[in-house]
Amino acid sequence: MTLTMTNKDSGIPHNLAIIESGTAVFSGEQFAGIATEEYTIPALDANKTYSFRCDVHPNMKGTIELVP
Ligand SMILES: [Cu+2]
Repeated sequence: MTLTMTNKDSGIPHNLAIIESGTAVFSGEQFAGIATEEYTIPALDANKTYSFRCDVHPNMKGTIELVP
């Protein structure tokens, strides 16, 4: 599964980590903007809710709902 992430913050590193029950199931490489990277992420279970965050800025977070 591929996830395309665009970092629009010039010179600021960000990444994307996917969390399940407090444990990271994926942690993407940090990269500075302005840039776009393709992450290869593991298959995630449908009908499950994951959370995501930026490891550099943990206040940047949200929820992923997988709907089949
Ligand atoms: Cu960040």
